[in-house]
Amino acid sequence: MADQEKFYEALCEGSMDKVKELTQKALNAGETPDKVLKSGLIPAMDRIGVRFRNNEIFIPEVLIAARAMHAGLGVLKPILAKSTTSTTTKVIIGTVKGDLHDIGKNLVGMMLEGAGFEVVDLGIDVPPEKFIQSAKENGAKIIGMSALLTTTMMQMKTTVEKIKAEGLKVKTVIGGAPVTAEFAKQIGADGYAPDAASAVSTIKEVLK
Ligand code: B1M
Repeated sequence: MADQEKFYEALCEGSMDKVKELTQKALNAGETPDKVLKSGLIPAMDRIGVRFRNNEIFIPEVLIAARAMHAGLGVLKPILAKSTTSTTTKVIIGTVKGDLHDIGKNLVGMMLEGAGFEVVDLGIDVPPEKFIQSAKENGAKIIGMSALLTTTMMQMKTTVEKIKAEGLKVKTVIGGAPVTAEFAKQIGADGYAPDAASAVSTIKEVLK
């Protein structure tokens, strides 16, 4: 089991080196990248979120924790990307307009790459038009959207509507902490995934 307490302490300190070291140590001890994420990095980041919500820490602390988490993800990325067979299916991903959260979206991207998809990551604060333009340019069959704010979730609806209005033959899969399967259904998205691992299976399912 990845040592969640140590990950938590390293995230609190914002120590990129310590997080990288802990991640590598867990891998060397035989943990899978998935296990390091699920029993180490993600629950540790969740605890940061709880302290943020309780006003015990503030945005600068969350930002340095997020930067340290990215350093850990950087260690996992090449290993995740190496696994499984390769496909040429392109997936466009991005965090919707007005939303700057990218940790979860980056995880989804890594898991998709690990599953052999070619990922075009549009980054954060992505307007509907940019998703559409990129899907056209890349001949992509699927767009994955992430939102972490209740206020930005509605951008998913706008994007789905604009895709349909254009008559674009592209499927949509959505996710992010405030998003639910019911919301996905309401806005006419083709799929919903609660976490990065299930984003891969949902996308495969939707593409069938
Ligand atoms: Co923000 N923030 N934040 N924040 N932040 C939350 C989301 C919040 C819940 C904190 C809280 O109050 N408890 C809250 C939202 C409340 C709400 O809307 N209901 C909040 C707020 C309010 C804000 C600001 C408005 C704060 C302010 O300025 N007053 C502001 C908004 C900025 C903006 O976006 N316009 C803000 C800013 C920030 C930081 C910049 C400081 C930083 C982001 C840094 C970064 O991403 N580079 C930040 C962070 C880090 C958080 C918390 C603490 C952690 C989010 C995170 O990365 N989690 C968060 C509290 C929390 O969630 N515990 C919070 C880890 C990540 C792995 O999980 O992203 O959920 P998550 O991804 C999961 C799944 O959701 C899923 O897979 C991932 C895991 O497997 N998933 C998908 C995600 N996308 C998917 C897409 C898919 C499928 C699955 O398909 C395509």
